[in-house]
Amino acid sequence: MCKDCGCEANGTNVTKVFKVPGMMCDNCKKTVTGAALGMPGVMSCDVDLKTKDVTISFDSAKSTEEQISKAIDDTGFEVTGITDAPHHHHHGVGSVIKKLFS
Ligand SMILES: [Cu+2]
Repeated sequence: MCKDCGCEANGTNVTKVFKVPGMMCDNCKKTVTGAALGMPGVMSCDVDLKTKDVTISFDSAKSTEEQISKAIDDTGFEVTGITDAPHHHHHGVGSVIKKLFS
């Protein structure tokens, strides 16, 4: 949710980072991505194999983070934590600098 610019203040779209330490290779990545994208309301799923972070954007009115977490768990990969995604919008350099020093 965007607190800084309010761009999603009226929506139910959220981006969360799901920690899935069990992912080792592209096949794991595909399995987890497939499970996430199979959930209603999930718009994007981005896996970082290095950090084991799965960044998922979804409509919280259609699927909850618990439901998505369960879907990933069901593939055999354990979700060990869910955190808010770091906020990045492309509002230009100004907002980036503001963030760095705030
Ligand atoms: Cu694998």
